[in-house]
Amino acid sequence: MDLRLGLAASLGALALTFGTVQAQDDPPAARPTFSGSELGEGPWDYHTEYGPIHLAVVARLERPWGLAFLPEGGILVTERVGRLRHIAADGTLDPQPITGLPAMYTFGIAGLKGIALHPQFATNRLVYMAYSKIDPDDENVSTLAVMRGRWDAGSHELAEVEDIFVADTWYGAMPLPERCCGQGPAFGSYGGRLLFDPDGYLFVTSGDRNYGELVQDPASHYGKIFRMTDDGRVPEGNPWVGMDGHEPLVWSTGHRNPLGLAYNRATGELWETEFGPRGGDEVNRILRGGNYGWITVTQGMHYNGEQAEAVRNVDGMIDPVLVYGPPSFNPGNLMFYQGDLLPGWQGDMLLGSFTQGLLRYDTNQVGIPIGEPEYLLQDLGQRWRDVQEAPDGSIYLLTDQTQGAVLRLSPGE
Ligand SMILES: [Ca+2]
Repeated sequence: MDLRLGLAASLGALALTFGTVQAQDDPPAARPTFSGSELGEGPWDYHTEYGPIHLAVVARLERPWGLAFLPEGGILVTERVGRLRHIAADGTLDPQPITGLPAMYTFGIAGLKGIALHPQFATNRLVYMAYSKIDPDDENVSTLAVMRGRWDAGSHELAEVEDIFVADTWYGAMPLPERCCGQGPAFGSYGGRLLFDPDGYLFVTSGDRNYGELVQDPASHYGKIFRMTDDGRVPEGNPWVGMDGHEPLVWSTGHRNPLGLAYNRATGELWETEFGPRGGDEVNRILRGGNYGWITVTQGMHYNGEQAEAVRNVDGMIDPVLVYGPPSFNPGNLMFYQGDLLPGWQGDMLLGSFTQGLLRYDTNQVGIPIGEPEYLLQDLGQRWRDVQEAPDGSIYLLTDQTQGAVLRLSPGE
């Protein structure tokens, strides 16, 4: 633990020497929108600590947010602006988006978010996506929802689309309630990353909607990670099932804006990244029933400059494994590499950032990142939103920018 706190502190110091660019997901005054640098044609070759790597553009998309690998090869990609796209195994982007998605709220950073394929996708073709759902009676009001639909190869329309989960985080009606700490607008902090674990349960991250006062309410959906069956029901083994005043879908609580979620197959553990307030971006190891502190505990500062109630070491609350900033680090997704294509990276944690490139950490036997990270792809100035290992052991990356891209990272020569 001391090692980790020390590491967090040294990372904080290190962060001061890196990018001063700040980015999204928060009040414009606190984190001015950073559109990122324009990505060149590529490809790019780099020398890294474990040898040469090669990076190439697969396709150009508008604000790509999440991707899923298809068993027949190729990928499905969400664009935050509300489109689902197909890229074939040979890398060809279908110019025609897949339609049939529900109406969604796409103001600010709202919109189409994470994507996951059903564990039996090869036979049932079920696609899951998180999105910002609009209240039909008030266009200012939205919440996080998870849709499911069937997609057949070659089709340009999702079939049998339905919401399997709609969070109770309906929020945005004017006038907004009075909130503490200089919290941002109602069109932020949805979470929306999806993941099926090896037991076939669906994990869904839900943000605090910039209304952090509601997160520590165990009955609310604000600032939670949920664990549910493939049709949105409460599975066996959730920590608060049958307890009065507790939402039974909740797996962990105390999150601010959890935008990254990864399963480490080597250790059987779930990991998460979240946007904290100023200087409080976090990487967390997610335990069943864990409380990760927000809005009571954070190592960052509130946006109005106030200190949080507590910084660390609070009974009943779990401190992050890694903390970043200031300046804002702005974490994208994370992953643990298990492939054979880049043997030097076996077991390593990769973490996207909007301001500091792609970070690679060595991990110890229990999967905890150790030592200083290796900073990769920093020179490209991109907002690295998603990072996923492909079935062939290469790594796919998404840049969350208006002129965004899908990129493939593989060994160089
Ligand atoms: Ca926390």
